[in-house]
Amino acid sequence: MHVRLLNFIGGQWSEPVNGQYHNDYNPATGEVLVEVPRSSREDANRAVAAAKEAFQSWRLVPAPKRGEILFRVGQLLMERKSELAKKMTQEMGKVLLEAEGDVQEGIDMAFYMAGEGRRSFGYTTPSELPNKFAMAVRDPIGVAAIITPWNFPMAIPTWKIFPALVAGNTVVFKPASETPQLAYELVKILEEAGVPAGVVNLVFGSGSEVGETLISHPDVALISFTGSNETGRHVAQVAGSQLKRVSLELGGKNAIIVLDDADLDLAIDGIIWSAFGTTGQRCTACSRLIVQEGIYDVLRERLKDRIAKLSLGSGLDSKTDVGPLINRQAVEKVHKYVQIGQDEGAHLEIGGDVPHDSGLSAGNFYLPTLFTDVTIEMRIAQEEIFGPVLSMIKVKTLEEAIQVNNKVTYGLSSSIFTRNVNAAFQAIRDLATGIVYINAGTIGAEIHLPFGGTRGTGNGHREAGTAALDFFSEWKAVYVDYSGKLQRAQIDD
Ligand code: UN1
Repeated sequence: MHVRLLNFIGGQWSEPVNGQYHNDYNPATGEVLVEVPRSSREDANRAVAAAKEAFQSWRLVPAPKRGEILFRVGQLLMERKSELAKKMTQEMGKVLLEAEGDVQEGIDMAFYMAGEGRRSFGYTTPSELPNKFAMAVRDPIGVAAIITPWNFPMAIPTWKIFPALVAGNTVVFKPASETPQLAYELVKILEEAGVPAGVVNLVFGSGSEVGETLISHPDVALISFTGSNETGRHVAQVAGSQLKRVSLELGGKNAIIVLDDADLDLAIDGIIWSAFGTTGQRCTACSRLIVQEGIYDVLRERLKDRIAKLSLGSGLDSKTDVGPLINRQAVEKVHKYVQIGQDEGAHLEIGGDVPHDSGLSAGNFYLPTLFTDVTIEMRIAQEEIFGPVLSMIKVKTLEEAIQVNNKVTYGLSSSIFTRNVNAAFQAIRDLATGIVYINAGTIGAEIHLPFGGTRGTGNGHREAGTAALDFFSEWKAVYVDYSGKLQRAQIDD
């Protein structure tokens, strides 16, 4: 029998009430790693009750003290960075260097939010009346449901849990079923760092059982969700009917624009990293390449050469550039899109299949793929594939490139390679995405800037930076009248 993970509810590591478990697999080899609780509504309800109770005292812990706990969390993450990264590669598949980056993102967030314990600035402003003081302070809200995906098993939970905690909320955390071990390790670290019982609760289980219970629970005040557009809409609908606060991050169809005057060596490095890093399984991954006609042919040929040299394999092997996809369904989904692309008339330049190397047959591998002759209305140019598939679109001008960039339902990240400062600033102004890069790929957001997107990518909230505190706290306006008499706003002088 494999090691069994446990839920963490009210400070106790506990079995799921129904006693059911499922397997967690290594996507590179197919081997079973651990068994994971397949929890039910009952576990989720117990976790919400524990978080609700703990909120009464946690909200009163001074924010700098809450921040100090997060500082210890950051230190523990640092100490365990390499062992956590290795576990992540085994469980999620991304190459070790990237897994280390994922843990580092969590470390950065821990130290940043630890500092917010001593900032969390509100503001004072003059009152319109004499002898009266006015200020706005941040208030904790209550129980936060944190529902996270498998592609950043450490970073994304920390983006949500750390600001939730420093702002004084308590948490019920439901991680993706594919990456339970990292969630488990993170919660163990939170416990070890001194987070009091009930303040963070961990419930493993499916979206339909645990997720559904959390989003519709009357005692859950906040929901932070990263995942598919379809599920995000459902979360918003259920939560909206109860007026819960919801932050959604729902993916992208991110583009890199390459103008004729670009530094091509740099652009190619940025494209390969953004399209095939994490095997294309980032919300910020580049899946569209919008190329000005003067360099289209040379860029296509050079990209094909580079793609042909990418080596697939286990992320633990230092020679590997591209690891496996998360599971079989992902391989099927990517392959389905490749067929759709061909049916739509796009030209398959390279890839487009599973590798035929017998050493890779047990894993969920897919060859890095490039399509050319792609037009904007094609499904491969519109829908999120979440795999190593890149589509090249030819344009004549910067204006056309920007139009193509903006003509998708998502709006997360975009990038432009150009040496022309005027073109760069025009792009900054006109690219309708939440993140814009100049002369860098579409991935690699830093934790102290707002993260999120426009249109179908979300619902207007931002994660990370101080923007995260705006989501996880409520503004309270406070008026202190020290005049000793009735002063009527808008009426008295
Ligand atoms: C995601 O894929 O949801 O900017 C997060 C990046 C990473 C985070 C991606 N720092 O690519």
